[in-house]
Amino acid sequence: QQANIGVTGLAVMGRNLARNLARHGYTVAVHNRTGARTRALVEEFGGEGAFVPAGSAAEFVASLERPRRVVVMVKAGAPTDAVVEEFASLLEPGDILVDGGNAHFLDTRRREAALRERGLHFVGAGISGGEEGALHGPSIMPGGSAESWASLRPLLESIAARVDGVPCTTHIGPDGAGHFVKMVHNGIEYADMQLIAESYDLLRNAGGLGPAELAEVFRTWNTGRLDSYLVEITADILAYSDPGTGRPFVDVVLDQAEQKGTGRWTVQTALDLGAPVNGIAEAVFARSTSGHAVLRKAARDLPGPPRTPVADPAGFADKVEQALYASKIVAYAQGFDEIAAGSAEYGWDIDLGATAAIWRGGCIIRAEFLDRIRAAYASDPKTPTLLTTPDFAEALAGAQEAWRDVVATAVRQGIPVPGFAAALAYYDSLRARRLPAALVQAQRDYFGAHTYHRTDKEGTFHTLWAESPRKEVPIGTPP
Ligand code: NBP
Repeated sequence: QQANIGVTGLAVMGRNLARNLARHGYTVAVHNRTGARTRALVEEFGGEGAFVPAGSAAEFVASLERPRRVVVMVKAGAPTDAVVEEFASLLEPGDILVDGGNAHFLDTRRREAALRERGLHFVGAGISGGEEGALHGPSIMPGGSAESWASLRPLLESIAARVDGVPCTTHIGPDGAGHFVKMVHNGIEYADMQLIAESYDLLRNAGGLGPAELAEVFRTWNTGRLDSYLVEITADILAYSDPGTGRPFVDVVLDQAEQKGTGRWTVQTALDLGAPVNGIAEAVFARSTSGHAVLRKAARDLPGPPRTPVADPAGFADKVEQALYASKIVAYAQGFDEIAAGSAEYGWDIDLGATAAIWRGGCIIRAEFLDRIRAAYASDPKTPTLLTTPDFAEALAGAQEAWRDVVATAVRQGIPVPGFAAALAYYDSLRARRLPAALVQAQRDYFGAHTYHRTDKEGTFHTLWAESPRKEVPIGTPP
């Protein structure tokens, strides 16, 4: 029997994706460098659907119907290059090779261009939702040619998560667009997690609430506008006690957060694109700070203010909810701004509303909130920022007083809130009628003759700072 699709790389992600496809009635060829994984998959889960195990890459390719569809789920980087090259040499023009790993979008662009020259379709597909998502329905962000999307669409739509009957997958755009969007998704995820963690820290250390009470707070928040997978698991974690010691689980975990790199890529890329994602950047730096044992050890005895618990913990919790919601709006607005910038830079024409829609289910940041973003772009697809769309503008207006109060409390009590503070600074920067950038530009002209523009007339100018009296000269005025 010819297989409809093949999956190579059968660690947790590949195995679950193959099972998901088989459970949806597709015949799935399965292959892994180490044959034991292929055999284990068929032995353990063969009853779930039709699998065609292959011992070699050639056998695997020969078992596929044409045009062939091959999904690669191996470690990103060099292993992906090796596997892509191995299969590209076995495939024929018109065949489709999908990289479902967490590749850097520039690698995907490079691979797509190389395979296009050989007549092959290369699809960089971001897949979010971890191993559970891969099995039960992930959010899938494929980039690549329109032809490859037409071929993959029915399969991807059947295995993706669904919200209101709509599958959480769409054609993101050409070449690296899918992996770019997956990267920013992860950057937003870093920011969302950091903001939730800051809320916890504030409520515990300024609000005086214990983990069990905090679990209740997050559980309540999860019934309102903050309803999301991340808030839900936070409540669950805070309610959990370590079985060995009986202590709150959150207290026995070392306070050093690790990272695999997609958050860092999001910020590096944003710097290259000139997209100001300071909230996401602070989330990435917060993880680096937490993990920097040497700095933390050296600085641990620096003085701070005395901590006095707030007088009204319930009222404070309400304010933190508002600060969290406002900061979350900023983090997502920044992520979507970066996607818009990437789309413009690479000519991808990414539909921002459709991107928000496929994050409503399956992925780690899934939440009702994404539907509000989808709706905002539906009513104003060209909005320069989500902050000014009516629903979010109103929410920010309603929250800003509490948001400022919370940041001020944190500063006074010496509780670090880089996420909240960065989001608020971004909000105030965008609102400002005048920014001190005017002074920065004057400094640049002073020491480096970098020139400046004036508020009152057209043209580029430089002041001869060293002369007396100083004189302004127009620079390169068009004839
Ligand atoms: P891993 O990232 O742990 O990769 C293990 C797989 O890569 C195994 O099948 C292994 O084969 C294969 N492999 C390696 Br390593 N080097 C190879 C080579 N040179 N040639 C052929 N195969 C090679 O697996 P994973 O955690 O399932 O993730 C797969 C992809 O999905 C990664 O890119 C990951 O970033 C991405 N992703 C993971 C998650 C998650 O929650 N884990 C979520 C979203 C995306 P072997 O069995 O022979 O060693």
